[in-house]
Amino acid sequence: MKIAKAEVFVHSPGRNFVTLRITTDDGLVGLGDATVNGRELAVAAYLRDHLAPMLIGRDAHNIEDTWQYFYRGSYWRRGPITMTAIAAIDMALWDIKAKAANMPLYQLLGGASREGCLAYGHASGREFNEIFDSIREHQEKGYKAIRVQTAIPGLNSVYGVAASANASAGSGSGKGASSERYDYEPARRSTVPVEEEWDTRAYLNYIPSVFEAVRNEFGPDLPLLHDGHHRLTPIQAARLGKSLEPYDLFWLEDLTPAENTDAFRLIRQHTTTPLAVGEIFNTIYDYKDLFEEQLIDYVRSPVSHGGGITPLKKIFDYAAVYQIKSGVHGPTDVSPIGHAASLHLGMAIHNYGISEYMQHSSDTNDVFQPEYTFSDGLIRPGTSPGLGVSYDEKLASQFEYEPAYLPVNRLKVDGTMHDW
Ligand code: KDG
Ligand code: MG
Repeated sequence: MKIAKAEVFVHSPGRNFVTLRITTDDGLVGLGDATVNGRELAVAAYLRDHLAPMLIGRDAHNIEDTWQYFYRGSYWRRGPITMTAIAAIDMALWDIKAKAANMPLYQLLGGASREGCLAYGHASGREFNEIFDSIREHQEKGYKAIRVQTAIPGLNSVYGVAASANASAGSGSGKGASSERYDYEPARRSTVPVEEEWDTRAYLNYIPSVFEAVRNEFGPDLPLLHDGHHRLTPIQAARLGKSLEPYDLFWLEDLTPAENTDAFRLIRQHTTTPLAVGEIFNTIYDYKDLFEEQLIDYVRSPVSHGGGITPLKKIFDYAAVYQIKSGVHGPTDVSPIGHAASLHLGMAIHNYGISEYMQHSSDTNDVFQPEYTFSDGLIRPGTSPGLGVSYDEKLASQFEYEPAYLPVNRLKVDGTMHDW
């Protein structure tokens, strides 16, 4: 079964996505998600100009060899652009192999280890009552675990909080709704990023009161998560973990800039709050020391940014040795193809933990027609062979790519650039 065609599409149904479609000489089609938020065109060019021509004529069945060919063969290893491009190829080839085997992909990866994959949603608000309402809305949609992000008194805009009270995640659809569409995303359609402001002291002083209020309102059982989005120093992160211990968080995510993994040694000495990291990691080498020293509890890499199903399965298996679980990144900038790939892998591995599941807009779903469903807190794959996602090229072409960027962050006190 030879690869006959490899096409790359960049369109914006609800938001920008990069999609790889591989077709074999016997007519099987595989899809891969190659989206890197705000750098979409770089991955598209990498795939189109460099990797796609090398794919033609290769045996579509040889997934491990193809992965090694592109990882070892480029000389320039790792990095989000390279690894996302390789991930898209890997996903598409697994999709093809599962279609050739006439099975949903998780069957090829070892079969189902569970009924469905536990997911968490995003609640947020500007004050306590708004946060409570948002949590209730998510519970009504079926979520059994909830991430809580909050506005900080004195700061105009903060990561993870909707710009308007009426905005809801993934609610946007159709042209002309762009500002609403991006309220939670949080990339905005513009050629220049929006600037936000930050004050760590205000954040650290305020956040425990939010979790105290949420626990008082919802009781001890609801799993609660929080994303620090890389803004703290190691000692500040240690303080946050310790101050939130009474509220029994499911995890604290990305407290410090992720590239300094040594920070986890210090954080871990001070707190028993579980820690999650990895949404900007892309190889097993980013995780190796964290696993071996048992410094984290959850692995955040999604299939699309973790190099594909092939290497991520190895990362999860390595994590399992240390009782570390998966906790995959699932924002809307991972396309339904990427969500489906992470879901099939999550169904099969033993050390599944939880997945983020930010629901896509109706425009996105119309283009990709994902088969997975969400109810009772679990995402479940469908029964079709492969990933269970398709790509309506004609419909997608009605939504042209528009530049959109994540915000940048400056310290409120003096305008110094800070981590966003
Ligand atoms: O593209 C970056 C976003 O997906 C990221 O900022 C969202 O941190 C994020 C999360 O946990 O969903
Ligand atoms: Mg995050």
